[in-house]
Amino acid sequence: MGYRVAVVGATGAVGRELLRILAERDFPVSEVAALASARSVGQEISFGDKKVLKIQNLETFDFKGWDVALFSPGASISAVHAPRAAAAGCIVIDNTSHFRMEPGIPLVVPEVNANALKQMKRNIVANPNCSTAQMVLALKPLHDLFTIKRVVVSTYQAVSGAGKDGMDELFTQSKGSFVGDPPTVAQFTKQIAFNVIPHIDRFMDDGSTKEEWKMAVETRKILDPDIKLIATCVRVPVFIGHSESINVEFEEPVDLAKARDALRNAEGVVLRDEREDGGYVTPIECVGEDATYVSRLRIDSTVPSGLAFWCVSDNLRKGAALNAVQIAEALIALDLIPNKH
Ligand code: 11C
Repeated sequence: MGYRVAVVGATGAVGRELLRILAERDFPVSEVAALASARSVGQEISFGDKKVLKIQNLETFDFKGWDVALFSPGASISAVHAPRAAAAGCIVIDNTSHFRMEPGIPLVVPEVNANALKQMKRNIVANPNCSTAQMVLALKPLHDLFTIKRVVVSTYQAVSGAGKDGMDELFTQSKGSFVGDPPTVAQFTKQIAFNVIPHIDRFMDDGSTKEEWKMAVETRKILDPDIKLIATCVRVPVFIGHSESINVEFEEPVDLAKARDALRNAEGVVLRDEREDGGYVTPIECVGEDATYVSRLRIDSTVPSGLAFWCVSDNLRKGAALNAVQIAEALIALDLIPNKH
């Protein structure tokens, strides 16, 4: 007994992580299909320790009779194939930005707003942007305590956010610098090795980038429409693990001890804040981990009621694949995935 699960974009960095996490968490599958574009058809990909799946063609795949599809193929491909899967009765959990802000499509981080799944109207649920997912996990317990008014966040985002090609570019440029090869710039707008780039996704009319816009609008949809948020999103030469420096201003007086307790008890969050050398978490330490880590928690005395902290998470896991699988688990718990084979 189990669910028939399709993984769309199975050869990408998030697709591979989706397969790994389904196996790791022993997700109740009766059958798994790995789908990608025609050029990958026939390639083999592992699922757990024992199974090898052959990549099938997304273009021609019939979703009828499949229960859940975890999509991570790129926004323009999801735009075409997610509605096709949904119309065939398959519940789509989409990792791309395409459907996130559409009404009737819940945008969910299960520890924060699992109940929004009950509002699903079109068989599609959206997974938030990685930089939003980890941040709202840390913000939620603080919002419950003191009511957030305004957030100022600066991100330090790993190259895996740009997929496998982004990781390859950091590797090639870094290696090349030791042997005197000139850097080839293709995935990012400037050299990423030994550099940082304050630009992720395209520019908007107001001078912000779409990545920064996503952090604001997604936080409002998931947590509270009244929260004001400004982000500066920066790409850094780290392979996996997004970091964020977050300043929060609250409506009510803040109490540091209560904030600490709330973060310590929050599902999905680990507080590691020792105020000594090394007593904080860096991205390299969160690779392969499920938790979102909070460190450097302190009062921000530049506003009447404020906190500042550091937040780190594996962007391929909580930022993408893990959150998607957790959404599927929450749908099962809420009895919202009908077919069981
Ligand atoms: C990055 N956050 O690090 C992006 C990747 O809207 O799903 C995910 C983009 C998205 O480049």
